[in-house]
Amino acid sequence: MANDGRTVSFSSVATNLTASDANGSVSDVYVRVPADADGDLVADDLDLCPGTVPGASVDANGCPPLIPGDFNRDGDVDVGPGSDFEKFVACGTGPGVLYTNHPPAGCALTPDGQGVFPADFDRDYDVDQDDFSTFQRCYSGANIYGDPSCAD
Ligand SMILES: [Ca+2]
Ligand SMILES: [Ca+2]
Ligand SMILES: [Ca+2]
Ligand SMILES: [Ca+2]
Repeated sequence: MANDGRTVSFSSVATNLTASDANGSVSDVYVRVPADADGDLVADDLDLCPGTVPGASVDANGCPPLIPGDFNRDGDVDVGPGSDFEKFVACGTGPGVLYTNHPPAGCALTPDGQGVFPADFDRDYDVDQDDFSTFQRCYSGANIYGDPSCAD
């Protein structure tokens, strides 16, 4: 904008820019549209779940509903580098091998209040074929919104 002698200031909520003259009367308002990289209508600086897949419903924090198998909370259950499947495999133990006794070294998932890893869908303290079959059922594919009730 041109330097035309007016004072430019951010409003208290720092979303709008106004131009006012020496008497303080506002002559222009510039609306600053906050950046929203994943397009879920929650601004980047408020979005606790960046990279949400298109079409996902999100809460006020920009997070989709909890989908079993969506370990990175982006709204899909997918395979590939850095994906949900990699996180699942890293937490695998095998049937009857309890991760409470043998914590898988590469597992980056956080256990819940009962010490159950989110990859342990049947909550029997191992991550095995039974859990994998649930993962398969919940698989949606990259950038495809998953089904929150897929494990029911
Ligand atoms: Ca967003
Ligand atoms: Ca988001
Ligand atoms: Ca995901
Ligand atoms: Ca299990």
